[in-house]
Amino acid sequence: MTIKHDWTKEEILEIYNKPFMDLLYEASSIHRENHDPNVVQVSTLLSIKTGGCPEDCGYCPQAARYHTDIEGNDLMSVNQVKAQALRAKASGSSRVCMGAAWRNVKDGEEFDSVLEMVRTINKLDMEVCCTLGMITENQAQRLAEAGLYAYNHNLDSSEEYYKEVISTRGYQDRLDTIGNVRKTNVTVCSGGIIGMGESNDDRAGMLVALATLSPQPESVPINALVPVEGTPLEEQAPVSIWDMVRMVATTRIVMPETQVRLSAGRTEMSREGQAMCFFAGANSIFAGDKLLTTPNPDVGEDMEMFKALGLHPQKPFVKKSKPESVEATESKFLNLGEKPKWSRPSHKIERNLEAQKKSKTSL
Ligand code: SAM
Ligand code: DTB
Ligand code: SF4
Repeated sequence: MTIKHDWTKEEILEIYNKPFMDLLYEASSIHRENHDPNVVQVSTLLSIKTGGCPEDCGYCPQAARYHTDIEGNDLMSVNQVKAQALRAKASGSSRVCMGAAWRNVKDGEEFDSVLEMVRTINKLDMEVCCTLGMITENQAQRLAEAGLYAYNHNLDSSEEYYKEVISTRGYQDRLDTIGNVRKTNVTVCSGGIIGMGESNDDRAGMLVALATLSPQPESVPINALVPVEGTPLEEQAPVSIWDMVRMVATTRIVMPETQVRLSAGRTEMSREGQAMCFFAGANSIFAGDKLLTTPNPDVGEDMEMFKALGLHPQKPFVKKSKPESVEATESKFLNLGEKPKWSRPSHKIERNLEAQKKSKTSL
């Protein structure tokens, strides 16, 4: 299938706003042409470093400046990670996605430890994904050498709405990291969140940014905001299932070969709602009773749902072969001393300022 890379916002909005049944039919047809409709890839999230993040992402319970009641943790040990990965594998996951509440990766002991985690999970014959914040080209190469399969770095919204939600980094910073990952053989996982107060225009804007990347991301997570008490977005209304299905279907149509991941927010969805998302082209989920810090349906419930729908978990390395893992001592990319580069947008968001004020007054 030829992939279209010149999508415009107008074209995507037209798809998003189609009569529901037409949208579902078109998305499902494209899904069947490109994927086995009865196979769903299952990833397990592992928060290897929780909380205390210096960024101000308005949705995130892990930002240090918001007063949420999550339990923060230092970086997990390689052995702890290995034990969790084995559990994930036993429960049917083909991929482990390790998340760290970092603005960006710093070279040194902690990054070396993450590289060892990647090598360890790769040796268990599982796909390894990391989401560690911004990374340089050299860091992306070192992750690739360790055997990383995917790197997750979300655009989260349209460029315009991004500024309303995050002030401590800009959209271009996100695109730069995605570009650094693209220079390696690591696959790109990038998507976003709906339900942050954005318009349909913003949703289409985010899909334009993703679908015009060449190549398109191998996987696109669609998250429904999990509103967490203490964050600036704590009072956002829940995302309607119709919006979720529309977003999944539109993503499937504009990125036919991509794995579309039904991500955060599944605890608020019925099985019937999730089934509609799978019909509309979602073919991946995060499994396990916790996402990074918030709840997710437990594995037993998901397996029951899979059974009821006749779905099967995807085996690892079906889409792309297992990456070779190079031992640390053989790395070509060690100590290149490349400096990370980013820009700081000068604007400040009212909501974030208010949250900062609130946190000062509650000290
Ligand atoms: N710190 C790294 C970063 O920001 O890229 C990696 C971890 S961060 C928690 C990964 C992604 O989780 C975010 O980009 C966002 O899309 C998603 N996320 C965070 N909090 C969320 C929430 N409350 N609801 C839905 N998605 C959320
Ligand atoms: C993604 O798009 N969603 C996942 C994963 N990539 C890292 C994270 C969802 C986090 C939801 C909020 C939490 O549990 O802290
Ligand atoms: Fe930090 Fe990532 Fe949360 Fe933003 S989304 S506050 S960068 S952990």
